[in-house]
Amino acid sequence: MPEEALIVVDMQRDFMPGGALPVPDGDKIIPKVNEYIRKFKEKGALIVATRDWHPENHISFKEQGGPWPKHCVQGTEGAEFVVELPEDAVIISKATEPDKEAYSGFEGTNLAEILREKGVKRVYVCGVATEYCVRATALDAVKHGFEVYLLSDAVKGINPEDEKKALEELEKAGVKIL
Ligand code: VGL
Ligand code: ZN
Repeated sequence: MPEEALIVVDMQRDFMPGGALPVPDGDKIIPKVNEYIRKFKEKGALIVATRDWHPENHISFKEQGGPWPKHCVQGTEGAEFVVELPEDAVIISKATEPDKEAYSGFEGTNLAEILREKGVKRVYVCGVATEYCVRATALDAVKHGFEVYLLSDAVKGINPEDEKKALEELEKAGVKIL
């Protein structure tokens, strides 16, 4: 049973430069994230990849009165992963219903059950965006009782100030920043 899981958050085309909702320099962490995926896989950790997986008419889109441009629509190129995942990676799709937003990979998914079932105790989080989906996923992981580590050289935020605040908040919540 793997005691550890790597959670790769939303490393999808639309969050990269040139995408619909780009995280500045989001592509710069791709090699690092790929390296972590390889290393964690090698030591027998469970690899989890969350993805934003919105319906065409999602509540978070500007057209529906939400804050974001249309992004990561189910089945589109923009929703594709930009990192190399092993075949047995656990894919967690979130915010899949029109009227529900979910920044956290635990929200409205069975991620907590899967981790518990597999015997995971410690989770390592990386990906984008630091102050949105990475933050929410790490905070929820703490709430679910996991030991949580943030791989700070493999995350990227949208806004540097908000990213800094998020890291401070995570540290206060008990997340260990590596
Ligand atoms: C995200 C904004 C909207 C994220 C997802 O992955 O951080 N941000 N949807
Ligand atoms: Zn989204």
